[in-house]
Amino acid sequence: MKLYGALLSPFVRKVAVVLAEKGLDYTPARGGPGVTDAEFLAVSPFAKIPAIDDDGFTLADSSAIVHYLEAKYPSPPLIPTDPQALGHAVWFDEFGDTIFAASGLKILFNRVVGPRFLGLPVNEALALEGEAELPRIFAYIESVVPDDGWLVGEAFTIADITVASMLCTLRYVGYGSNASAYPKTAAWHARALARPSWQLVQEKEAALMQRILPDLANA
Ligand SMILES: N[C@@H](CCC(=O)N[C@@H](CS)C(=O)NCC(=O)O)C(=O)O
Repeated sequence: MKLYGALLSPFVRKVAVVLAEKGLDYTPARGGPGVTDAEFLAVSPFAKIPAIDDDGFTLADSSAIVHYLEAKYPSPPLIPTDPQALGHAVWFDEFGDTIFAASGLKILFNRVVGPRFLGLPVNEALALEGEAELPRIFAYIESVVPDDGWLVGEAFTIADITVASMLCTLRYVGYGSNASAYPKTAAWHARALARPSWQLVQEKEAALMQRILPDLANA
């Protein structure tokens, strides 16, 4: 399977962790903001990452891909089937991909991705707007993470993966885990990152970051 996009993206990392949880490997493929390769545009019609090519079956959007992978490779389950747990898991996935990412990516895009990769000027006003939105989001996460275990039910699910992945991306712009302000979030995030799946992805991500953004790699 080809996975288009870089692990700096919370959405790409989310799919990479899901693949690793399910014991599946992938070949990284070129895609992302500014990439206009015909191959990439064929799999991702709006040029967004991630996208996959699984033996000729192509799909874009991290949540669409995760649902596809869950149906094709159901073990271990990462999307609950109990109605309330399913509702909560979809909520956290949606919250991570929209509310949290909308604020966090204002910072990443306007201070890092735009200026470093797309020749755009730093847009400090938008980055500051994102920063101003984060405390409410961090307070919400701190209020819902459990003292032990995972966001929804007993098992590690897509809810944990999506929200934790956004936090991983934010550490490159100075907003990683903050144990003194958000101790429950920091402990839950550390639990997620300690999983063998996440460690595997983390190794690939560290190598990539050394190559593309060495000054941020050890953030
Ligand atoms: N809802 C989509 C969001 C994908 C997305 O916006 N990815 C960003 C990178 S983090 C992107 O490709 N941006 C390029 C663009 O919007 O042109 C998903 O979950 O995959």
